[in-house]
Amino acid sequence: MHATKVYHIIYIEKNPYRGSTMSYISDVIDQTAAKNKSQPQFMQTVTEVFTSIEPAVKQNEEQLKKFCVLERMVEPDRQIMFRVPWMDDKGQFHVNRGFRVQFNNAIGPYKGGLRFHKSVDLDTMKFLAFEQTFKNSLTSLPMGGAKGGSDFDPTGKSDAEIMRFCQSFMMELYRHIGPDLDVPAGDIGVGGREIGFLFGQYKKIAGHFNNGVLTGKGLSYGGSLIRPEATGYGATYFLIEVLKHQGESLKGKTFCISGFGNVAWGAAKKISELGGKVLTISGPDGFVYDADGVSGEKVDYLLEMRASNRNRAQDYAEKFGCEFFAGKKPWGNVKADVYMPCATQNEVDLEDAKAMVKLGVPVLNEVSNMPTTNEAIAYLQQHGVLVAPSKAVNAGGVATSGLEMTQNSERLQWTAEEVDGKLRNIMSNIHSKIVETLDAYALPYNLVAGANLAGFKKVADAMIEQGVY
Ligand code: 2IT
Repeated sequence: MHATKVYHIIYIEKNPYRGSTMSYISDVIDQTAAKNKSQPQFMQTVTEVFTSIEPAVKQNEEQLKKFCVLERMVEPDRQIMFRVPWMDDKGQFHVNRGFRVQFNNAIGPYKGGLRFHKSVDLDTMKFLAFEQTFKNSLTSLPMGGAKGGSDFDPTGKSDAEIMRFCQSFMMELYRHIGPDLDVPAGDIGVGGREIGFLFGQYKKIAGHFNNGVLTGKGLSYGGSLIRPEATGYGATYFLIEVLKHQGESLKGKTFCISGFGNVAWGAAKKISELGGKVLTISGPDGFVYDADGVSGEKVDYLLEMRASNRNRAQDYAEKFGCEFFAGKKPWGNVKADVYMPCATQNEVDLEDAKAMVKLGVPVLNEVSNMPTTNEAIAYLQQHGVLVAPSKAVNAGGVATSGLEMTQNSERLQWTAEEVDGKLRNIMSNIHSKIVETLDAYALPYNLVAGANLAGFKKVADAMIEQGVY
C-alpha cells in the first residue's frame, strides 16, 4: 500500500475520540487526517493538542462548532513555498525549497523561527507552525504562530555559501514579512550569523532600516541581550517552577541533555550555574558522557562546535577526553534526575520511554519542539514520569523574541538583568497559568493537558470574537 494512504488510515484508526461522545473533536481529527495524507508530524501535534482540550470544548461546544473554530485552527492562513537557487564556492548552482507557513494571527502578528535542515518539508513546517500558535499564546505576549525554513543543509558549508543562501532565501521571503505582519527568527541551523545575513539582505531590498522584521539579531543592530540564551534559560526556569511545585529544587540534580546547539548551550550554561550537573550532550553522530559535568569553558566550546558547521558531537569528547557512544542517544543509557531533549522532534520514542521508566528517571523536561512521540508521552505519564511539555518549556525563546520586538519599537536596549528578569517572570507565569487552568477544569497536575488547554483557550476566544474569516 502507498505510504500516504497508510498515514491517513493510521491517524483515523488512532483517533482517540473514535466512538466517544466528543464527536466534534473526532470529526475534525478525521477530516484533517483525510486532507493531509502525507503529514504524519502535523497529524501528531493536531491529535496531541486536540486530545487535551476536551474539557474546554465540552464547556463551549455550540459556539466553537458554530464558528468552525477547530476546523479553522487546523487550516493555515497561508502556506508559502518557493525556489531558493544559490551558488557554492566552486561556482556550481543548487536549488533548495523555501517555506513560510503563516498559521494563525488571531492574537498577534505571525511569529516563529526559520529552520535550515535537510529534513525540512511542508509537514515539518506545518507541525512547527501549529505548535508555535499555542506556545506563543502561552507566553501572554501578542504573537501569532508561523514557521519557515528550507531543506538546505548547512553541514560543511562555508560562511560565504551560507551568506549567499540566506540572501537568495530573503529575495522571496521579504515580501511576506514585516513588523506587524510576520516576524521570523532562528531555529535549527539558523542562529545569529544567519539572521545577520538575512537582515542585511532585507534592508537592502526594503530600502529602510526596519529591524523589527526579524528577531535573534546581533546586539549592534537591534538584538536583545539574553535572546541567545533565552530558550535554554527559560527551559531551566520553567523546570525550577515544576520542581518547586513538587517540593524540590534544581541544585545537586543530574541531567541528560541531547543536542549541542543554541538550546542545549543555554540550558547547560544555566543548569551548571545553578548547581546542577549536565552529564551528556549529543549530535547526529552519537552522545558524549561527561562525568564531571558540562560547565565553564566546556559550555562555551558548544558555540564553537555550532559555528564550525561540522555537526559532530565527537569533537567535544576528543577535546575534553570524555567517553563517546557512537550512534546512540543518552536516553536509557545514562541515569539522571532529569532528561532534557534539546535536539529535534520525535527524539524520544516508546522504546526510549520504556528504558527511561526502567532506569527510574522521574522527569522529562521537553525542550526541543515535539521531542516525544504521542505513544511515549502516554507511556511515561501512565508510569508516573512527570512530563513538562515543550510548548511551555521552550516558550522562553519566542517570549524573549517578543521582548526584542518591544525594544525595537521603543528604540531602546534593555540591560541583561532587565530582560532576564522579565523572562523569569514569563516562565513562572506560564507555570501558574497552567496550574490555574487545570484547577478551573478540576484536573490533576498534568502539564501536557494544562499547557494545551491554556494555549487553546486564548486563541479560540480571539477567533470567536473576530468572527469567521
Ligand atoms: O521554536 C521556537 O519557538 C523558535 N524557534 C523561536 C521562535 C522565535 O520567533 O523566536
